Amino acid sequence: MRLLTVATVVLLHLGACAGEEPEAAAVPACEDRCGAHATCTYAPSDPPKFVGCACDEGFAGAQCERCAEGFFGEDCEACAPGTAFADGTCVALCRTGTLDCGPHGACVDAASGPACVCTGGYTGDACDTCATGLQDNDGDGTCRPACVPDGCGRGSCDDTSGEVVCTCDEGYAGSDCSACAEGFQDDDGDLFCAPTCATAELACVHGSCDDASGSPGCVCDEGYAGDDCSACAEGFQDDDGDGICAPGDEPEEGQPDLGGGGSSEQAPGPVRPPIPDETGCGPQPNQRAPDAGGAGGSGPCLP
Ligand SMILES: [Ca+2]
Ligand SMILES: [Ca+2]
Repeated sequence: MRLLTVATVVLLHLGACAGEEPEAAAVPACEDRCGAHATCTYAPSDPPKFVGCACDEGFAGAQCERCAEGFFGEDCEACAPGTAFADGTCVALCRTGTLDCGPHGACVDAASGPACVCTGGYTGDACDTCATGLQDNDGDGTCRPACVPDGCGRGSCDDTSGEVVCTCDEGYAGSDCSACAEGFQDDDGDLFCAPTCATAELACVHGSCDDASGSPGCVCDEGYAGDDCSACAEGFQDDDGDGICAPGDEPEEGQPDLGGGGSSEQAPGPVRPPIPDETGCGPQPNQRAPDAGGAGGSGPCLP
């Protein structure tokens, strides 16, 4: 079409030159009418009558002053398949595969061209970097949680293996060291684990271990005191040094002699103090002969 138009113009000009009058010189230049990206069209009359502008490919408008649809840039060029015009140039689209977003991202055609949109936990232009709080210390391409302050509770954290590993302090257990290890307890619920009685192995000489308070300790039998219940409680004494505390006026001060070095005639067990002479028979109990009614009755006093 354009070639035909050009040919027509040339023929018309040739025809004008062949005439006797130089009237063709009055015809305005095509570029003045249609700009630099068009060809003028003329009706086949004499003189040729201007009809309009035939725009070059990619140009549009009455004077071909703008790009036609699908053409871009100063020269109104078409972008190649798989590309789109952006920021003054033709850029590749995601479907061309020129952008590799890896296994943790997806290509999205943005206004400025294709871009990677990363899945959670990943960042970077190619989604190959761990987001904040994550690490890939083992380099397997998978980001996992990193150690955080106090993340291991009562323990220490190590993520150099690519996984968070808590090494718990003694007495603590669990993936975050928040539980008590076997042999430890938190009976008082203060989040501190203390040994159980079985672990503490306290030597409670005259008592038994109890950890209900949160800490294992000796609960002494009546008459005994001290951390290991080896001393006499107030109001009890071990004047004979056999390690047995009996009620008395003076509390035992010294270490009890549990080695059996002292008098061994007395049977083990608490010693009863002399009963006040209710029977009227003397300082020792049961010195009155039992009567028919039973022991400790009202019989005569024995020698
Ligand atoms: Ca990893
Ligand atoms: Ca506790």
